Amino acid sequence: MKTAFVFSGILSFGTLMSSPTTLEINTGWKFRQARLTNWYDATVPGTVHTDLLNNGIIEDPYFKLNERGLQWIDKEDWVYSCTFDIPDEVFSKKNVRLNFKGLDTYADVYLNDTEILDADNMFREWNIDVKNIIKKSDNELKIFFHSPIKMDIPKWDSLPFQYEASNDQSENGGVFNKKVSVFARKAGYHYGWDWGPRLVTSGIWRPILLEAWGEQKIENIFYLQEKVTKKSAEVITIVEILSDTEDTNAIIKVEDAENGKTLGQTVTTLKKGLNKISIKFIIKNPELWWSNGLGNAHLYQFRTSLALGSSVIDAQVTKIGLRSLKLITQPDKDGETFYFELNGVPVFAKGANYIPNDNFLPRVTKKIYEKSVLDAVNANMNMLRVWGGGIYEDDYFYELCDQFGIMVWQDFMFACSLYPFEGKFKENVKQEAIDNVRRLRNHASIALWCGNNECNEAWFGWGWKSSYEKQNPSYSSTIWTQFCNQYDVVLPEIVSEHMPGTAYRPSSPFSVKNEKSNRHTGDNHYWSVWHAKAPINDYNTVKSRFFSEYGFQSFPELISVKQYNPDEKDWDIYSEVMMAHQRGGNFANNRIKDYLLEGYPVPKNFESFLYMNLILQGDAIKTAIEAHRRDMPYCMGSVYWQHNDCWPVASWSSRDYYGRWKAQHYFAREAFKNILVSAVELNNMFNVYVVSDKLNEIKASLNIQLLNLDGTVLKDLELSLKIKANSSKKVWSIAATEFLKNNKRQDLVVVLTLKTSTDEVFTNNYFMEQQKNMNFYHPTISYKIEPVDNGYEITLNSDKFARGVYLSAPDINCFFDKNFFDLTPKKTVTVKALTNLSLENFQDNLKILSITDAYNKNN
Ligand code: BMA
Repeated sequence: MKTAFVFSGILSFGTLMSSPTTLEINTGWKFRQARLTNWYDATVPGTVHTDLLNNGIIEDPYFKLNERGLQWIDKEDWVYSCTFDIPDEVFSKKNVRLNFKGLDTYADVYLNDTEILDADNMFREWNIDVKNIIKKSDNELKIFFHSPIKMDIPKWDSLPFQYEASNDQSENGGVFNKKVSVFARKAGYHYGWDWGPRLVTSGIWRPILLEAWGEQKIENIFYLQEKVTKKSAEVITIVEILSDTEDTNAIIKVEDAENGKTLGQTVTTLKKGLNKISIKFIIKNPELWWSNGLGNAHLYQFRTSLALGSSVIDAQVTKIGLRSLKLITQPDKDGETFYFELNGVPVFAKGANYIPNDNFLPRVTKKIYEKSVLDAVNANMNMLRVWGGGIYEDDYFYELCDQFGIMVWQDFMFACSLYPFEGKFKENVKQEAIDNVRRLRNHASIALWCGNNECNEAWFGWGWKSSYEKQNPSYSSTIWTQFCNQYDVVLPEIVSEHMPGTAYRPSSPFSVKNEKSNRHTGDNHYWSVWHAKAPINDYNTVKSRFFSEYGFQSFPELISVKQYNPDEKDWDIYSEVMMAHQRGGNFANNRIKDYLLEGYPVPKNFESFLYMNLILQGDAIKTAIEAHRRDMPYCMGSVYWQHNDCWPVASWSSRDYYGRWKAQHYFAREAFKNILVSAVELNNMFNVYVVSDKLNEIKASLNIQLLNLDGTVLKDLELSLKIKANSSKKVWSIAATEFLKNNKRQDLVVVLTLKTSTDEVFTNNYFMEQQKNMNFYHPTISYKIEPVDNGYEITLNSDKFARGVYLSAPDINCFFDKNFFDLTPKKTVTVKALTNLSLENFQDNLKILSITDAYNKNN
């Protein structure tokens, strides 16, 4: 099959004959198992697994137990091939090269039977000059993907010791204890994780571009923000230009693309080869880029062009957010501060850890990226941490973060493992780091580069150091030397060379060199609640300068479970299918069950268990977020584990694989609002705090109500407050006994309502007793449904206090803008449901439950 491909996009400016042209080679692809002869149609970009699925050769890897039967795929080699012609005007250009944006992973690439590339790193980009090999027609591009497992087993076999790789599920892959993931520069989670399947795929996962140009081309542009303040932004544009000739009259110009104003310009002589030219300019009173909640994430559009005399050869437009973004680590009386300072303002980081959205990455469409980032924005987050066991994300992800004011904590792709950082591997990693730092450095959103996830903690805190020392001190010294070289020398040098001024941390969590993390300095992963089974209440007292991880598991809700496990006979958290979609195993299931039985009523069936688990997870994370925010400025970050899932699974995520918000996501949205009113009972005192992330002082009135669950108001008091900018303050405190008087804790809820002088309203409910002991009445919830654009509006009322009101409809894409909320008698809540269901279907099938529907009263 042959395809003459069309112009699929012009990255660079202009249609002049001399202008660079870019074509994507994305049609007419076929693939086969290397040792067999049948060819099948392939999608590029794509993966072997999704191509097998699309051809009906395998079934959905995410359905039931299917993953198990697909472990043969990663032991095979695969060949991809396509034939293409190129248009005359492209062929005739002086320079033609192939740009491979991403090959996963061990790939030999042939063009017209000449080997042009031997790739070995999924995270790198490869540029190959093909001018002398390419033909006008009948070009054959062939890529041979070696099995990543077969490639790396000999490396594992040949070593006297093994590199730790705690999440590599080698047994599930049928290769016993051979944890080979550490040898491949390939996404760690492909080999399995404690929330992910083992599906070690291969393929052309990012586009292949054919680039052609005349004698000159802009190769790279970096807008280095030297100094940005309210008054002025000093920017150095560093332009890299490839030239085949010496040109005396090269004009390089930077303009504001929106108004055509020239910002800076230079006339220079180009030499043959790579030229690096700097143009400095200043923007007075710039419109700054702010994170979500603090202001507008303004983006300038800078256009940099290269002209020779009067003809423009190349030009590129880049969106740039002007800001000063620093990590402030200053010694203080407790240890060291740890906070991000944006445009001179200390910012409390509110966010989540981000993993890849799918095991099969090319399936992550723009729409999915938009939903992922907007779900963070709409939950009032200002930070996402791109975690080191996944990928350096797609450009589009960072563009969205730039656009919506999400700061990105960017890990290098190393997680929970040790790596053979020497020789060819080291050179490979260096290039990978350079490629990605250069690719991402113009994004306003990038706040920090971090060497790895938890590798330092594992060495000092999980016993890895002593275990190697016990085996043989020379092993530990070899590994530690490689480790220090990687995270203390090579990676920070690359950041400071290619993205100067950007913060770097060697690991997360990390406090000081040669130690595990502590609570006084640096960031912290707090897992005592969950992994060590500490009470959820401990979130209220534990301290850290910055929580970059903490989390609590739940299963998805029933409608999501049904997608991968539709048979009712398997609706038990210990069934084989549910266990296959619970990668924390019995340990994790028992954690959920134990925490649930400890604090919540016994759910009456599987569906109720899922519901109660969602409420439990939401309550836990709400408790943590509020505590972290109350503790500002000691603590300046609350970034929970985790924002998303890569397949349908029980996990710590707050949105499931289908993008459905768990209770946690709704609760986080409230707890992350710019103003938080939060109650906590500690040491027999009942306290109310107000936390503000606003940058101006505000006036507000705070209403504190002690409410009987039947709706009777027992206490009602009003405070008038002045809330300082960027602050946390205890605004009311009373001995719990005095607050309660003769009332019983299990009959009560504390309802907090804060109204600002500009009529913004913030509310919160607080229970002074465990949920399992609460005397909830069975409420009668009345509601009305009205059709509105894209769905329905449901107006709800309840006669008694209704905890965790849960709406569901039989449409996996139905989104309720409020869910799992409490309904207070006499207060109306209006929910918008976005769905394509007909009114009749929606009316007949809408389910509205609350906590008392999920257990038998006498339990
Ligand atoms: C964290 C992460 C992940 C892991 C999660 C849950 O520490 O860094 O490696 O999936 O915990 O155990």
